[in-house]
Amino acid sequence: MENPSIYQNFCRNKKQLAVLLDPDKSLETIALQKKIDLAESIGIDYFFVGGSLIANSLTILIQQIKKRTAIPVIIFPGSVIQISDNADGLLFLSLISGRNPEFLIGNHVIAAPFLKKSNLEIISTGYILVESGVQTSVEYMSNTKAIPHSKVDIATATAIAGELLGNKLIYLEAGSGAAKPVSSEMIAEVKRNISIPLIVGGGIRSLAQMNNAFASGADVVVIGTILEENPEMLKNYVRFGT
Ligand code: 1GP
Repeated sequence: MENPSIYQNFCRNKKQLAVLLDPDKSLETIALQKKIDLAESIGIDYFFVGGSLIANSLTILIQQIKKRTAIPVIIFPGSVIQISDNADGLLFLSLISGRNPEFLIGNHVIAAPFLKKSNLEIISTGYILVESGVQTSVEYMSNTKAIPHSKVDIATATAIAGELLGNKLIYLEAGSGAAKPVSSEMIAEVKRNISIPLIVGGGIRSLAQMNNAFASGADVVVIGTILEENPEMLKNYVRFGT
């Protein structure tokens, strides 16, 4: 039987964890090996790769991950330059919380011919940026405004619109290194109003915050900074609901 697609795995009724690796922080081989060993030992489900700047090659990072593990690698592109055929899939992000046409459709047009020819599994994703206490790189670089932290109704309406427009996933993002993660209330209300999988990331720095995001309705939680700052903490990760 064929392996389920990444998207089918997102749709499984199982809480999943993704680790974000930024090529600008993760190319050093020993450090990368350590992160992969840890990820394997706690049983993470996906590596997301991407970042806001491009000092190092995304393709090289993906090749290095692929040499070391069978965990699927999904591109989480910060820009059109962050595309590579070597990954398993790509989140085709439309920044629907913003009003910058380049991040809603412009970059997608530029990338489409390459993506069409590639073997990547392309997953249309409504990407919703939520204000988090500090101006994050994604907010600054995308030249968009994040939805205010307390505006649950606006985030929910945005997620509903994303689903109605045909997005296959909604990604609620506080931004890497956010001072506070997306609130439980916002996660729960968005989840209650959509029928597609919900990814939540940004500013999640403890197991309690991770479990809180899962309990509120996240299907996939994404962590990044914690792996740089406090990898030991992750050793106590147990899949939510088991
Ligand atoms: C994933 O960008 C985040 O959505 C990662 O955020 O680095 O704050 O964990 P952190």
